[in-house]
Amino acid sequence: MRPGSVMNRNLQEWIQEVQQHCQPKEIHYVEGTEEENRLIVEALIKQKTLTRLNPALRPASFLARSTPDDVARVEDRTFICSETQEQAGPTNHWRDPREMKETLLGLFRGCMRNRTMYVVPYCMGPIDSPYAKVAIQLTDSPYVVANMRLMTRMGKAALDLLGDQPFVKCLHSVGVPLADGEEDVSWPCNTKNLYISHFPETKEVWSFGSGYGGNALLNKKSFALRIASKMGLEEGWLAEHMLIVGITSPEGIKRYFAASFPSACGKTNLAMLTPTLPGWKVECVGDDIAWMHWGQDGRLYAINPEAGFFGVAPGTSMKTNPNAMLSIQKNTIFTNVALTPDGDVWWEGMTDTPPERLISWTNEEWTPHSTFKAAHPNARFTVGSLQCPIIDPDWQKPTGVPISGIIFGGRRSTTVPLVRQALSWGHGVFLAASMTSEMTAAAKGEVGKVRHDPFAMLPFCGYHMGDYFAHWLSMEQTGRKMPEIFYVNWFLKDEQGKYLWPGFGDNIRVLEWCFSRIEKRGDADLSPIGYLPTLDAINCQGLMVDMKALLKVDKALWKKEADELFHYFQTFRHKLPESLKNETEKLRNVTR
Ligand code: TSX
Ligand code: MN
Repeated sequence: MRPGSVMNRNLQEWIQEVQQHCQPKEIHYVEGTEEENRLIVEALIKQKTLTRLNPALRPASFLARSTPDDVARVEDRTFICSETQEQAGPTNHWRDPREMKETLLGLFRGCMRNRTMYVVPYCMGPIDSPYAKVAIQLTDSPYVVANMRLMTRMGKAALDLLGDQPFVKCLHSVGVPLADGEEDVSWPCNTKNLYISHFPETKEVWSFGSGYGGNALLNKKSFALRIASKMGLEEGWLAEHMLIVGITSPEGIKRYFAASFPSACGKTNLAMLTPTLPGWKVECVGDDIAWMHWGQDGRLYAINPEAGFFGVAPGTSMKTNPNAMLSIQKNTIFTNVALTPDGDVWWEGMTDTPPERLISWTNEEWTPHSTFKAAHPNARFTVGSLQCPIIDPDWQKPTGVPISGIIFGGRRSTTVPLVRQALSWGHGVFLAASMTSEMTAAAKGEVGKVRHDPFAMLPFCGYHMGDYFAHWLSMEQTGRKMPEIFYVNWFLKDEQGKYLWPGFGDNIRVLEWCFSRIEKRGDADLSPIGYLPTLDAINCQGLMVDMKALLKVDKALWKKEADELFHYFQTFRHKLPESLKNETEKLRNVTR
């Protein structure tokens, strides 16, 4: 594609503006061809950003190592720059959009000197979907381009689809201009001046200083969640932090579920589940984001806006997620994992016994005696969806897949039972708004501390969380077939600290109960916190589990829970919908 063939007038003007301001040495209009990717990857290898893995073991796959200060999303440098602070709400960092742009214009001035600026047109959602949306990312990071090729429909097809329509503008720079003749480093970044700024009114993202994942791949958390959630609010649909799976029963009945969990609950593992119950089949539509619209038939339909997986590597193994392991056998970019002597990858939890020798993600010699980790806990794999052996045949269906159930959950060692069903849509929204999870070692903060993460959207909602709750409540309308809502907890422990539920593939037993409830079969008892399975409703054949402990509702613990929730909800002040206040009061009363 030559510059002359860029048709969209706004795009042409914007590129020119950014070019004049950021002063890149050249502009590369990304087309998305194989040959183009080959050249970009070759340049990344020359720059030592990427290392080619052993083609006999990991064909067409690469390892990237970031600097130790650029390894994760940075929430306290993530801003929602709406007109008023009220619109961003109490859970987002807000900045005045004009002030933020002034600050950023200062940082972006000349920031691409002696670098190439890539123009990356990309489409979120299947190209032929009525719900697909096109964005353009301007970036000076070829690593970002190589990842976006796997995560989105990138290049000419997206630009053709765009035509003369308006688009989401994503501007990104690693923030390291080069002097004439200056040698570049393998991972340029400028983490002293980090900004991931969202302008929900004008549908823009300006990201400066980081080259890593959610900070730099603006397709994902920035556009598909923060900006799209605002679009959903305006247009009557939902942009959610949810996996999408198709589940087929032994009778051949197929139903789709969307599910939302805070980090470290194994979302990708659930999205690619290998069921232990005979005759059941799970197929994956997506592992992270769902865009959901109401169909003509009154049902809720979900598309996966992404085209790949950006998964956490540590903990992923043939035992925990064989389908993920099979997905990443080739054509994969690994970031911050360890390198084996024969040119393959390794991370903590991949095998029971670690290799004798490794090169750690920090490029140091590592042995099993080392006191530091071989892979960074937030190390990632990037791979296209098509490589997943259980990718759903309808994962690219333009109108999406019909959602029968929505599952929420969190990691709790006490109080929250294995599974329950909401009493109504409003009660389900209450359950989702009250989502909590215990922090694990992987996250920063106190280990074991319970944190609220409503809808797993706390870091990803582009507007006031109170308005978000109200938007969810407003989804219930006459003529609509509302999905059933469930809340699960795979992580209950006994007094000895042992997990009460085997989890992983055995979670199909819980999904089977959800499935049966949707069909108005499965047995349930009414409890103060929703419908609970009766003691024999969940198929536990071949398991030794304490179902009584897994389904216990301890009134004293729930009283504490309800009181704490009441205080948490006060964060949202007058924006907390009345019905959530009422549900909280009801819970406090029945557990008194
Ligand atoms: O992903 C997990 N899931 C969902 C799987 C579909 N994990 C890993 C969480 C970290 C990302 C789990 N960990 C799950 C789970 O259901 N359950 C547990 C807790 C657990 C850990 C180890 C065992 C059992 C439960 N091991 C044995 O019982 C041998
Ligand atoms: Mn996620």
